[in-house]
Amino acid sequence: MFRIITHNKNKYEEMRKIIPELEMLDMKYPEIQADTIEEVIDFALDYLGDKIEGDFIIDDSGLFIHALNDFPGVYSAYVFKTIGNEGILRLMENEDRREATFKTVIGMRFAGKNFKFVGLCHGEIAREMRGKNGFGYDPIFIPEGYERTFAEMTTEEKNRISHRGKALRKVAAFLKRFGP
Ligand code: ITT
Repeated sequence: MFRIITHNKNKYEEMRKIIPELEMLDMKYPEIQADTIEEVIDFALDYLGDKIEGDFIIDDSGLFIHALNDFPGVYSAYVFKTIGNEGILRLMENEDRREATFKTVIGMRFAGKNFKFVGLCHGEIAREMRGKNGFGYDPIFIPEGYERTFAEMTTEEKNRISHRGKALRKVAAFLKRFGP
């Protein structure tokens, strides 16, 4: 058993397909305003490490759109809540440079120490929203080498190539080597 602390059930469902023994602990924690996801994770790991006994992981992810100077990036959660996918598509309306990168950093508290595991997925921003699966920005993100958005893929397909899938397989390898 290993705990993932998140407020986002969709994330948990994706992660459980890769590490079935994960258990979700639904808890909010402060996400500081910082320039990088890594800094957000470092702060959160120390904050939660003081409050919670034992080992756990957290996941902080963001969508970095190259033509928008990496916006929404570390502000992805706030931007999704405010302008959403419609707002992003509007910002990209007259833009032909559509490349974007999804990034996940998984922070792990293990035996009182902090570790980070990173996963990236390159792709592009679609011209319109497509698909019903997944969550967040999935309907507007087409991973490199595909025609479909993440929201048009099954969870298994998304996991195979996604930012979160890549980071989490590193976690699984770590646990296999050092875990209980
Ligand atoms: P936590 O409780 O785990 O922090 P959250 O939903 O706040 O959950 P993040 O801060 O990591 O998660 O996510 C930032 C935003 O990016 C948020 O709006 C998510 O919906 C979106 N997002 C994260 N991972 C995504 C993915 O794999 N596909 C599409 N959108 C994603």
